[in-house]
Amino acid sequence: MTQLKDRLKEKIEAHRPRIARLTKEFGSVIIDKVDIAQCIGGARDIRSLVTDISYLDPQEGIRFRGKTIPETFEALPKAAGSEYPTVESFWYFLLTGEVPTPEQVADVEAEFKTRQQVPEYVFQALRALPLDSHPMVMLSSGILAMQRDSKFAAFYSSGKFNKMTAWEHVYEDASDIVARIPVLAAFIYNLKYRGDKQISIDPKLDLGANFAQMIGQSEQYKDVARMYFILHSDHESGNVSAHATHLVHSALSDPYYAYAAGLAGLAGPLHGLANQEVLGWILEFQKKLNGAEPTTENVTAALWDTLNAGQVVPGYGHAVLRKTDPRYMAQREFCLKTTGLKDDKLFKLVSMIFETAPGVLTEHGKTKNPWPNVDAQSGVIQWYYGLKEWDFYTVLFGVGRALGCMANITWDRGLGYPIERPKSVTTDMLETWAAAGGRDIAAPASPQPPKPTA
Ligand code: HAX
Repeated sequence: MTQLKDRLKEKIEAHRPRIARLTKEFGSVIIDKVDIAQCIGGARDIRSLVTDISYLDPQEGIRFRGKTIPETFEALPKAAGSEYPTVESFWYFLLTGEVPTPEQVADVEAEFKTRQQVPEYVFQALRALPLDSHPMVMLSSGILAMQRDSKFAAFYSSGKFNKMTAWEHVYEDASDIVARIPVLAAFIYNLKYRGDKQISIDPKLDLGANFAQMIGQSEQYKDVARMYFILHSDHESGNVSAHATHLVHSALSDPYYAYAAGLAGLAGPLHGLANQEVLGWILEFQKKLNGAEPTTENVTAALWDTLNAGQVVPGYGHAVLRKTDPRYMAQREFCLKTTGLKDDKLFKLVSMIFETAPGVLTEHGKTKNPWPNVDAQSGVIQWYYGLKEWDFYTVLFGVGRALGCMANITWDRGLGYPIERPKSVTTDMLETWAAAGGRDIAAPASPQPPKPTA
């Protein structure tokens, strides 16, 4: 076992009695109520998932293992010559909740090197897809194609399946996916946009730096990759990609199936695709300006045009957050301290939208949160560094999101969480309970059997 896996074993075994006690002794303690609006409205705010990997406070934003973004960046060991931590140190931290020593980080780096080769048949499968397939289709397909390597699936079908040790096999798959996904993403980038001119893995580099060199990027982009993957890693468990991964894995589908599903969810425009949509919106706006300078007035008019056309302003709003996303701020700060980027025209325009959109959205009066989310800022940085293929931006998100999703399902298995299966009701039932002023929760059965529909 590696140092990380050893430590994780101790942590999981120490945690199990807490879950067992909560279920056995306090299982009937009520923590939430559910109303009809939540039932119809996407289960918003219903507390029905457990994770210790991260927590999202509506006002404060995300904490990874109890630490805010600045605290996380501050605490973790840095990449050589950089002020940003390596993804490897963050992976150790997400899994264990402990800040690793440089020696523990080196151990994870060495472990990833042994795992990062993507099988050649995966590349061949992706080459067989039409080149104009969306890169998220390629990423999700690539992950799914690797399923034949699943150690968890092999363990399950070996006939020796054991609930107590199942997590160890999830850990193996999760680590393989985290180590391989940047290599897969770089392959997709080179396949789609660089005429299949592939660049080999550099075994001397950490995960973020290696991704940068594999897509032919500059030295400075190595920090962009590290920062970007860490910032996009996790946002507690209820978001579509994390939830889809958790849900699918709860059926004991292995991590490859689970994350392919998570990526399919991330590809939605209300979720991870929003970073691509933001760039699309900005470029469209610039085209309409026809060379004129952006002003508060024409930005305001463009925002209203979008809203009046019944569309959402991409990069703004959030299902949980009620303030500016700290992931947006972390990227904004990166721009402000980076010579060249802080004076970049596109960055200035994004800043102008930041000053304008919350007021417009508030006046529009629909969204509960008029502030920017992570996606409002991320494309600008990529664009600045020459990564102008904006349909690729969600793939970058997907590389980062693998960290959180894989850490979560490793713990899901460690703690033996069951198959997820919420209960549905019919519209007739809701109408009956609405008329009665609520459901009689003491009554065991449904108020009436569902009526057959015509
Ligand atoms: N522009 C216009 N209208 C918006 C809006 C926006 N940015 N955000 C929310 N609204 C509207 C909703 O469409 C909804 O309208 P209807 O009542 O007509 O259906 C109303 O405001 C209430 O929505 P809400 O409760 O504030 O927001 P939800 O929890 O339903 O949805 C979303 C949260 C993030 C999906 C939403 O804010 C949105 O569509 N934003 C734009 C797309 C985006 O940036 N997505 C990325 C979010 C972050 C993320 O997951 N990244 O991966």
